Amino acid sequence: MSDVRLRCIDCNAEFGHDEVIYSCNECGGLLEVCMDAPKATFDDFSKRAFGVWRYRELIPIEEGAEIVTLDEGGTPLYRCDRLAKWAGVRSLFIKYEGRNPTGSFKDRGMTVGVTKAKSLGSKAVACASTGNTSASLAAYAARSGLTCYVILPSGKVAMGKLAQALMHGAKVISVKGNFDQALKLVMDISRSMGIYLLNSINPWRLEGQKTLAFELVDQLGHVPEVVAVPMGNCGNISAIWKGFVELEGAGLIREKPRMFGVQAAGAAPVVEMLRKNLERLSPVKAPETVATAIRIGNPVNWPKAVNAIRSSSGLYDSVTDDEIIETQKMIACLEGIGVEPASAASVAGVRKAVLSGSIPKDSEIVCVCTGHLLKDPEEVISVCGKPIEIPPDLKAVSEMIRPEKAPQLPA
Ligand code: AN7
Repeated sequence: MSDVRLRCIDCNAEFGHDEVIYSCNECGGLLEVCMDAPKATFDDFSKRAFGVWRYRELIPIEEGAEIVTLDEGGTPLYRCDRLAKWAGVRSLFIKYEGRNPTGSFKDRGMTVGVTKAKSLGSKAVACASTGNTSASLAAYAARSGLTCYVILPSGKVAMGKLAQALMHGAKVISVKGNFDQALKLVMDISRSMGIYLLNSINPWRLEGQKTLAFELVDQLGHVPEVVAVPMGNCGNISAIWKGFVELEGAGLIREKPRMFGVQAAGAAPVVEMLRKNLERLSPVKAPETVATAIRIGNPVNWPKAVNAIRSSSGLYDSVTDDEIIETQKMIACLEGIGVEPASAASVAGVRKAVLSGSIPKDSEIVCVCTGHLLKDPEEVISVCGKPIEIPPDLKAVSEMIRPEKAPQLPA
C-alpha cells in the first residue's frame, strides 16, 4: 500500500504513513489517512468472516503487518419494530456496538490503532478517556504485549469501564479534572515521552471505526437514509462518514446517508455551533451529563464532525438527561437490547426529530448504539432503583407476584 499517506484536512499538506504525528506539522490541523480507491467488491468481502478485517483492502495497514485482533466488529443490526413505533418512524434499526469484545465501538479503532503502534515499533501506548477508550486500549495493549497508560477524569468513569482498564493491566491514572484536561495532559506526555497516543485525534483509529459504514451496507443491502450517532470527542461520526465517502469513491455505493449527530444537552458544543451557524467551536467549560461517555466540552474532532453533518445535509440535536434515561429504558424494555446512556442519545435524538418533523415519518433510520448496558451498572441502579427485599417465605413471595403487581410494559 505505497499510496497510503497522512493528509491535513485544512491545508492538504501530506506526510508519510510511518510518521508519528497527531496533527499537521505545517498548520496544526487534523490529519486523515488517505489512499487510492481500492479495487474490491462486496462479493470479494463476503468470502471472509464478518467483522473489521473483512474489508482488508479498505484498511490502509501495510501487507505483512502483524494484526492485533480480538475479533471486533461484525456486530448485529437489529430491526426494532416496537421501538420504531415508539419513536414514530416507519423503520428503525439499532447497530449494536455493545457486542464488540470490550463492549463498545472503540474496539474497531483499537484493532487498527494498536496494529499500527506495533508496526511503528512503539513499546507503550496511552490515552485519556471517559472510559470506553481506556477499556479497549487496555485490552488490545494486553493482547499485543504493550505497556498501557490511561488518564481518566476522577470519579466520572463508569464502574464497568474502570474495572476493564484495571484488570487488563493498564496503569490507571485518575486526574482531578475533566476529560478535556486529561486529553491535554496525555497529548503533552505522549509528545515529550515518546508514548504512542491512541485517542481519536490519531487518524489510524478512525480507519477501523469507518468499517461500521461498510457493515451497514453489507447487512442492509443498501444505504440507509439516516445514520444517527452519539457525539463526544466526535471521532466516530467522522469515521463512519469517511467510510461512506470511500465506498462511493470506490464505486460501491451511489448515494450516502444523512449523518445525524446527537450530543447530551450539558455537553453540546458542536450542536450549539451548528445551531448558530458559526465557523468555530466554543468549548463548554464544565460539561455535565448522566452519559459520562460523552461528557466532553472541547471535542478535538469537531471540524471532521461538522464536515460530516454539513456535507451530508445532515442533522444535529441535543437531548436532556431525562430523555436519555427514558430512551435507554425503552430500548431495553421494548427490544431487549441493553445499552449505556450515551448510546441511547442516538435513539432519543431520532425520536425528537421525528416528532418535530425534521425526519419524515416514512424514513429508514439506523441508530448506532455505541456501548453495552453493563458498562455503567451504577447508573442503572440509580434510575431503576434497587430490588425489593422480602423474607424467605411463600406468603411474602406470593404477595409480590400478584397480577396487579406485574411490571407494565409501555404500550
Ligand atoms: C459509549 O472513551 O471519548 O464522538 O474516552 O464511549 O467518537 O468520541 C468515549 C466516547 C459515544 C462518543 N458512545 O464517541 C472515551 C470516549 C460511547 C462512548 C461516544 C463514546 P466519539
